[in-house]
Amino acid sequence: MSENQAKYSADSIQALEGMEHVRMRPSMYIGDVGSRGLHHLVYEVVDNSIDEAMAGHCDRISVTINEDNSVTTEDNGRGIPVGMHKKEGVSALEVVMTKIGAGGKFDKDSYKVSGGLHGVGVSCVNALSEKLVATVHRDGKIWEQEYQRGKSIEPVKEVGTSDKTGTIVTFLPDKTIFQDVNTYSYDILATRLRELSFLNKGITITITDKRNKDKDGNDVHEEFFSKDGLVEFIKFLDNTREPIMKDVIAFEGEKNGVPVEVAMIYNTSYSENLHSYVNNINTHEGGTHLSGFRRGLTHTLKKYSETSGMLDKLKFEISGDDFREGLTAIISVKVAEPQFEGQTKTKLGNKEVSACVSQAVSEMLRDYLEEHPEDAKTIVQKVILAAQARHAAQKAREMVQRKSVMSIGGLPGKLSDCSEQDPAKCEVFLVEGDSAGGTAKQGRDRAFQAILPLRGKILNVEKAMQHKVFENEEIRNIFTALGVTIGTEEDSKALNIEKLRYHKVVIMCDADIDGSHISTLILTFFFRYMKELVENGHVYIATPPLYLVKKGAKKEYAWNNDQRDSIMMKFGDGCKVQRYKGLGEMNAAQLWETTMNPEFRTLRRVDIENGIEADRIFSMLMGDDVPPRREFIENNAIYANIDA
Ligand code: 0RA
Repeated sequence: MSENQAKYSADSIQALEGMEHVRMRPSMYIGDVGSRGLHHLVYEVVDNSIDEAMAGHCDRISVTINEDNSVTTEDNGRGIPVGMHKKEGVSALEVVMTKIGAGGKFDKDSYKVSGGLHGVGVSCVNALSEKLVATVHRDGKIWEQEYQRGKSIEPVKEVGTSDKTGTIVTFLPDKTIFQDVNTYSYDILATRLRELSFLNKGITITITDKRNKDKDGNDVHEEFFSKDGLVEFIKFLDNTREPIMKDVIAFEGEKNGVPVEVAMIYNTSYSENLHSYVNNINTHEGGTHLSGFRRGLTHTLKKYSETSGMLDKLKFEISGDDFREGLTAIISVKVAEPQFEGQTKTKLGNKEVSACVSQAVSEMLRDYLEEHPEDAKTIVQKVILAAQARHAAQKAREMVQRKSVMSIGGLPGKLSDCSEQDPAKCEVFLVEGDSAGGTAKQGRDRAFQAILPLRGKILNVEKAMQHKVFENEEIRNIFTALGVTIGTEEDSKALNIEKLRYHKVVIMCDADIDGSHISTLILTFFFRYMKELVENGHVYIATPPLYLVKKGAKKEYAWNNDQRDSIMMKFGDGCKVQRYKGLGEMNAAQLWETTMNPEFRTLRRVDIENGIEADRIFSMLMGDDVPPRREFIENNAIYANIDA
């Protein structure tokens, strides 16, 4: 064996090991092997196309979910190079597809900042696919190579001629790796592609689902194209809210070499909706770019309102929070070497970015306020109102925190606590109504299960000012029962989640429309006031059965009509079917064995798959604007019936 050959085989063994490692420890590369990881495969390939677009070589990307659940992505970029790769001795295409971390590394000049949450490259997708076919249109020809579980099964071959350029990748996720979820969700992919089109204006991104037809018999299909980027994104996010100003305030430019884009608007709501991105990745945990935004906003608005004299009669200080009530904003930065921190690695750590964003915001806001004095006045008035409300809320919040007369040992009187002290082992059920609460109290395992009955419909926090929320008795009971307090000097929504007394907080409502409305109200409260609880996976929804099917001594529960029918078939003639209209119709033993006993129950964990979509849905379902709510309910009526 020549020296060169020896070196080549050594390198390829290393490459192989890299790919094997991806298959051995997929979660290290794509986060998990559930739904999230499965969808991540698509994002990873699309990110490469977005990179091509950002480098100015591509303006069309299409994603197709095929009938067999494989996915095809296609772009009109330059096409992955197919020439011989000097070091590896095979086609560059093969290197990109089969070597971990190869990506666009040999293309140092291109401006490359995108590239996936984990930035692992297409080779990762290849390693985790039963089969992948890469087709490249380049230099007047079409090239193709096929792989199985990350290994090429033939050299790159020429398969035709072409007058265009671009890359087409079709992959079938490996079912031995994605064991639980191996079908793609159109909605999840469409939501992300829409988001990408807002974040990268000027690119046409399409999605086609060959598995489903629309009412005309065509494949389900959507096309996303954003001319105005974040400005349109803001309008999309706030389409169910009422703006208090004419235009979206926007900034786009570069600050100290960092591309910064910001867009914001004030609306009549009381919630703050800040969304931040780094290299197209949603930074859920915020970071330096977000704190830069806050600082720039506070600084500029404070200065403006002070010089305008509008604050002269105000008796107390305005806080940072007050400037953000009813604010919807998106901050998007591109950072060459992002440092991601935090629990989910979605918090930007790069210190230098803070000043960039802060400067950008100060500039754009100063200009806007000068050019729109009417809007400026409206904003300052809103800030003053927010400050006054916060003042009132402060008092109410102190009542939440104080161990007051309403409680014994600091806990609400209505709470039936458990005896276990270790929060990790404890559960609390938030139960609709006193009567179901009573049944739950009898049915539970008091060692580790606590019950907090809630009276009727809890307050719709989407429509209420903060102080009303903190004054509400049911909500105060939730805070005290959970042991969590809210609000610090600088952040009125900061939670001390370390004090959480139960690691499972279970919402238990009737399995009907009213029950799901109450669940939604409680979830809205958690989403707006205890988001970390949801993000950290502490919030669950109980799923009580809909039917009890009995014949003689035999009985079985059913959670839907199909189950009911198959039990009836199994039992044969003479079945008695009881339809549970609510939790109240079950006795304690039944509630325990179907809904509360960890051995048999199904708890659905609530997660914020997509904060943007969650925000839109809550503001739509719970806000003031009726038409979109009606539309949503009509569109989702089929699902609603299943629940009913
Ligand atoms: C490496 C180098 C170049 C482009 C690409 C990769 C590339 C990768 C993907 C993945 C999906 N679509 C893609 N498009 C391009 C630079 C090519 C050149 O210099 O001509």
